[in-house]
Amino acid sequence: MPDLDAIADRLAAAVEQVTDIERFTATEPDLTIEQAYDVQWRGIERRLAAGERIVGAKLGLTSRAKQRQMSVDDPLYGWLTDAMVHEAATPLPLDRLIHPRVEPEIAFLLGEELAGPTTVVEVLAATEAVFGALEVIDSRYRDFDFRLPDVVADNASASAASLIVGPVAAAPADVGDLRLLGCVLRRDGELVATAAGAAVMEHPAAAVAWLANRLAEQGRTLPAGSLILSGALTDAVAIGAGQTVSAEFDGLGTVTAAA
Ligand code: 0L1
Ligand code: MG
Repeated sequence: MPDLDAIADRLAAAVEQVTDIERFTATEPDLTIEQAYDVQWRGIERRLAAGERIVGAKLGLTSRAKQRQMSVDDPLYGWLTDAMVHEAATPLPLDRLIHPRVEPEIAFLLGEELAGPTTVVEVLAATEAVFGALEVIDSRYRDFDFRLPDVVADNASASAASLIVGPVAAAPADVGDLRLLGCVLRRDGELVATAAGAAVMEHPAAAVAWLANRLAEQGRTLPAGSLILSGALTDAVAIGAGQTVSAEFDGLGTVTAAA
C-alpha cells in the first residue's frame, strides 16, 4: 500500500517550496482514487490546522473532452478554503505559483444545505446565487503531466490555486437557462475561447448534483453558504507576468485575473 502520509508530505512541501514534482503514479502505479482522496483530505486538514476554513468545493474534468483525455467517465472534486479566495483587483501571487492557468466557471452559492441523492432541479432550488468566476489552477506536477489519482491528491490542481468571484450575484431564476449562459474568454484583450454553460456536464448544476451525490456516499453534505465552482467552461489558459485574463459572462459581468 502506498505511504499516503509520505505523499501528502511531498505535496505539501511542493506547495511550500513552489517546486514541481514527478507524478506519484510513475512510481506508485497502484495508488487508487480513494487513496488519492484520502491524501487530498490530509492536505486540507493541514490547512485547517493552520487556521484556514473550508468555504466550498470545486469540480474538475467536467467536460467530455477532458474526461476523454484522462480516460475517465466522471469528474473529480477538491476543496476550497478562505485563503484561496482572491480579490480581482490584487495581482496574482506569481511567486507562489508554478505554472498557473486560468479558466472561466459558473460558481454556485448555496442558500440551503444540499444532500444527495439530488438533481439539477433541487440544486437550483437550493442555490441562493450564481456568479461568473475565474479559477486559477496550478498543478504540482511537472508539465501538468498526471494521472487521475495524482490530480485528485493535488486537490484537483487547487493545492496552491485561487478563485476570483465575479461582480454580479444573480438568482438562478433571473439568469435563465444556465446551459445557454455564454462566456467569452480573453487574454490581454484578445479572444481566446467562447463557450456556453452546457460545456459543463450539459448543465453546470448537474456538476453540483454529481458532487453532492458523491459526497453522500461518504455521509457528507454541502452546507448552506458553500461556494461551488462547477467546472471549466473552456480550456484553461496560461497566465504570466504582466498578463490579464478576463471572462465576460452573459448577465453576470466580467471577471479579470491580473498577474
Ligand atoms: O479545475 C479543473 O478543471 C482542474 C481539474 C484538474 C485537471 C487540470 O489541472 O487540468
Ligand atoms: Mg476548474
